[in-house]
Amino acid sequence: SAGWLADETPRLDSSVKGSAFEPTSPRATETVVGPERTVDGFAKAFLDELNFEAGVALKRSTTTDQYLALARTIRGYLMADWLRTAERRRQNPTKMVGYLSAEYLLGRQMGNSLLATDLGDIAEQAMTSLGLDFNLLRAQEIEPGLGNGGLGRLAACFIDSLASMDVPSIGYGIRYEYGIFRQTFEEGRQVEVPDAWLSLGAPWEFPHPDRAVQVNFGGTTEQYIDGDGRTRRRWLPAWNVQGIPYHYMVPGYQNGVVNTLRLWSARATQEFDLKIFNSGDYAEAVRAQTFAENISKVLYPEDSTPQGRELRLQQQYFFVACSLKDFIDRTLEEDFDLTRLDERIIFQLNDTHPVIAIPEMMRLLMDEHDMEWAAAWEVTSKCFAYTCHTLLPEALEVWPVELMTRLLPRHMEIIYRINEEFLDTVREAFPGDELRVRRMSVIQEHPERAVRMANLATVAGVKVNGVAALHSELLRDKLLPDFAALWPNKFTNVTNGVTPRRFIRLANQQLSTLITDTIGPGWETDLERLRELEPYADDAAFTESFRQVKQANKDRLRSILSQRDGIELPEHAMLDVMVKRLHEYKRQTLKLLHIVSMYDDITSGRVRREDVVPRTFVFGAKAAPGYFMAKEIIFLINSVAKTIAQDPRVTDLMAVAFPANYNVTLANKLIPAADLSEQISLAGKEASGTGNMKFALNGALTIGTDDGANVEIRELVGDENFFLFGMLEPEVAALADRGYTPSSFYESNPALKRAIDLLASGHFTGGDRSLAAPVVDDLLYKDRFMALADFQSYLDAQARVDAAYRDVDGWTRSAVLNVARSGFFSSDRSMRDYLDRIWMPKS
Ligand code: B1N
Repeated sequence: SAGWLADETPRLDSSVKGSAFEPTSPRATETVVGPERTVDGFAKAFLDELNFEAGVALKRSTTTDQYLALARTIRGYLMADWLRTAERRRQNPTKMVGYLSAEYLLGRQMGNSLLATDLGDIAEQAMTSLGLDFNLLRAQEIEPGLGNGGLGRLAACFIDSLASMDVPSIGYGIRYEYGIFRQTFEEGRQVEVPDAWLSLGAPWEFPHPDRAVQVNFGGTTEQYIDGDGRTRRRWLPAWNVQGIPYHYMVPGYQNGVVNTLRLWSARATQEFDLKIFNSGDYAEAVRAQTFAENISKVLYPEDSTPQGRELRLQQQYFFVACSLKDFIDRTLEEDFDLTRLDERIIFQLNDTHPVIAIPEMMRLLMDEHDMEWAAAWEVTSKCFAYTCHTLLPEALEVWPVELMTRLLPRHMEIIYRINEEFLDTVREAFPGDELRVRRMSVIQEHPERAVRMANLATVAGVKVNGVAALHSELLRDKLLPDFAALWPNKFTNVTNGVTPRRFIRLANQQLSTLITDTIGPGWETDLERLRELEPYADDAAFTESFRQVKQANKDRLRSILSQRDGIELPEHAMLDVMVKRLHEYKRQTLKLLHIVSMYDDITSGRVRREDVVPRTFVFGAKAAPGYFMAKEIIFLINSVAKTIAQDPRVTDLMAVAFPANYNVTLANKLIPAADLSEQISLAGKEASGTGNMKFALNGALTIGTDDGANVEIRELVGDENFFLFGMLEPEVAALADRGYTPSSFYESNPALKRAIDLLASGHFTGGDRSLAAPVVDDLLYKDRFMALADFQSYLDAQARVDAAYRDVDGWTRSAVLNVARSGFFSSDRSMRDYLDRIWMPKS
């Protein structure tokens, strides 16, 4: 041979089908071995990263350099397991779960990776041996905040559980360049700062620009005659973008499994943009391409109330089109018979955000894989299942037909045809009932013609599930009763869960140690075993340790809030925590009314100081940037907090802290310290809640309404270990039917009147009544979520909380029982339920 100076083989163009994507050494068998699991091995791997990958000498390196090298070192240990897991799955292809979610609120990766690999001690010692501060390095990580709240965090918990249970699965989503905004306060008002989480480097991700996928938009459709003389339709798109996959490792808990989360980033394509924008101005044309890159630029910061923005539909179609193509073309073996696709994949739709996947699958099967409508529908209607996460009417996504036609004309045609055939079925089942037909149609006519995404998902999905028992019932009986009448067996429940790895093991190491010392190891993957703690609720030594753990967590929180926010909290007080998105239905205002009422009781001498149980109230909440009332509520909470902090009559008895930018990282510090968990939404409005579960598992008692998963928490922990208050959902519905007038509650309840009058007086807003008016007036004249109706019941429950807290032993006993009886809320159990009821049912 000519040796290495001979000409290189020409590079294949990646646009040629079956070229650059194809592995070129399929027969290679390597045993992938990770770095040595010793302190020296770790330190050496770290220095290799720093010196040879980053090109930096240790003594010249910054904290950021060190953090990045540490992250890359840790991921190096996960690599072998990742490759092995992927190979094992390829060798033995089985049905997979494809989790489709527009949000993944992952939280920091480093701690979780160390826990999964059990490398924490080695890593810490290695850093110490190099003279580095391990905890300082860990603190450098900016969490990937690619989600808004519960829905996005749920997706993150689910993929953690799937990996820990070794379920063949893949998560698909969007790699937003900017995640949920960073919240700051200026004079008590929320100011949003862009979350440039990638700016310091992204050590946890693996970009694969070589595996780009093309996604089309716009244009028209046409009829044509194919080679076999068949009349068919096709899409003539107007523009396109590329989706670049970025892979994230999803490690199971100390089980050698590493699954993949595949997030898509949009990049401009040459061909189309140049065609559209070309006017002889090359530079302008290139610049104009950047518009394509907007698609994955930023996460929409609305939780529960999405605004119907065109770019959001583009995001949804973008990631779904990439994901389906990725699965069919890359994950499935070549020439797999697509009429049997359901034997190999079930796509779980995380709310309606990815529901455009249904017509996209039909389009792929028909237009790109030559299938007839009937065959394509037969298999498509077995490949998707839909999870609904809300009941709020304003949260149900509808896309105007005009927009859908303009952006995705072929999909609009397909949706029409799905709807036609579906409505035939309805008419057959309910002859002459045109009102029902209109209610069930995938297309709404008023106030504008629009596609109802929840209806589409219900028509096509194998199953539809709600996220807590009560929610699933209301979903079936109130939101989609017509569908339940037609297909009663389509509806099911899977109660949400949270991962005990992140939310107990990582967040609460001291409690974890106490649990392991008491019942032995293994509970982290078998959380029902927490039941074994029950007998210890009356064990003096155990309960004493339990109290000490709680106090240590409080001390840690006080020090974190002092450093992070300059907030100084009293040492001994009940820690009463309300953390969740700011939304009227969650009723942060009801909490505020309780605080004002307590303040008023003390300052007016209505209660004796010695009868007051000192409390520290902590809020954490982001408001959607365009949600006026939510932002006014934030301002009012901050105003009350400030006034209380400056009033010497109360500072020894109450404090209100509102640290800015509540996120997963802060949650992990806050939740383990809490005594009292506030879950006070109006009954019937919170689909599930998941923070409620995290608190109970960390030994906080709940004060809550009969809503969402609170219902199940109370059932499990027992009435006597839960502070229930407020109307039940049927009472709420009845009151709404009768006509709700908040002012009548104000007029007839002196405590409520005093609290509202004091808020309205300007006492907390520097004497300016107008600053409190938006919130106060809304409560008095609208109060959509009936805070005033539940006020007295809430106050009474808070009095029961005080009494219970005074009984130290009784409280600890209840707290222990909350931990012991909440094992049900592991997301491992949720995954089991999805497997049994939806993904791989036995019958
Ligand atoms: O999903 C969580 C539940 O625990 C919460 O109760 C529920 O409120 C939450 C549009 C949503 N529902 N809907 C959303 C998020 C973003 C968005 O753009 C809607 N989030 C929930 C997990 O089941």
